[in-house]
Amino acid sequence: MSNKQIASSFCQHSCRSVAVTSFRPKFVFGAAKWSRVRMRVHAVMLAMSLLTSLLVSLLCLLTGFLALRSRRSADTADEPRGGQSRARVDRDRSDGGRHGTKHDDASEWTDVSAHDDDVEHVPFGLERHDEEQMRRRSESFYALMNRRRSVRFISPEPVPRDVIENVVRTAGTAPSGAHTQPWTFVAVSDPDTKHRIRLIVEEEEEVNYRQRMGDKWVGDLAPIRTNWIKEYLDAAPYLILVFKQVYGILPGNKKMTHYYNEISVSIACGVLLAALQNVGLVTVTSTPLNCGPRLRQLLQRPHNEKLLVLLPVGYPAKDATVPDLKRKPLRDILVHV
Ligand code: IYR
Repeated sequence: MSNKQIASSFCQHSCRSVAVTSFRPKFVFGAAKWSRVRMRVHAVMLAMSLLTSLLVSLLCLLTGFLALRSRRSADTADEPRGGQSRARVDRDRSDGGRHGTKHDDASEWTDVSAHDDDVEHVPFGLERHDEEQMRRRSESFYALMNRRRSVRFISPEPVPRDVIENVVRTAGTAPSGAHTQPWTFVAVSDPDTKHRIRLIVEEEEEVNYRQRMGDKWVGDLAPIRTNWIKEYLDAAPYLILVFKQVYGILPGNKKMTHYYNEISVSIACGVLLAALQNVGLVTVTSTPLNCGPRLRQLLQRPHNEKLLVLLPVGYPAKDATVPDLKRKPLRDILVHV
């Protein structure tokens, strides 16, 4: 019922009441008093009808606001806050996982678990260090990792293939949702394929920088001096493209849920960065927006795989420079409770 209808129904109601009151025998009240009573009744009726309209309008506004808010939070549950978020500019963002699609055909999915129910549990042992050793090891690992920098000037010198294989093996030790290991690492060393990747990335990145990212984002990157020209995509001896498998594909083409696939693959990428640092190789964690589908096609990866990051890998170029950025001190990143 619209506000107008409600107001008019109240008017009808109050008019009827007034009509009834006008037939009251005037001898009960004097004429003047009777007209004061009528005026008061009018005023009360009017106030009630106004209040009700106001209440209904407020309820409508509140319902609309709540509906809008719940839609927005569903849309942005996974995106960063503030500024131009990745979600708003990246057309390749939807993860197509089981819970990400509206028109989900249940028959395409398997209910079978990734593992046997009766997977054996075995004793766990890890070398124990005394506290002094722990201290030294934690300091030296920190010192190593603290020298890690995102490097955009990479030497074309070849790196051993088995070292690349070992760092990827190491990345594959990361934890994952229900141990689904939802990652694919594509290591590209073929110069022609690297160049095709560069062409795709530079074409999309130019649009990203000029249009999609917006002035604020581009301005925030100014100190890092990045742009859409990516020489490292030709120069680096290896490009490692990390894909998240948004669902698994079992024999018979049934889909299997890959829980927390993006978090799992992101953790694996962190392990990969540490493993590269450990062998003296560098990379830059590049996240080329909107390149996913074209790169996936170029590399002939299946539909369930979405590009997460692209890591050019190699030795740092002799004349490599990095911005002199500072890390936050411990007191700003650690809270003891
Ligand atoms: N993906 C672009 C833009 C870029 C975005 C962020 I956030 C950076 O920290 C650096 C670059 C690029 O690789 O140039």
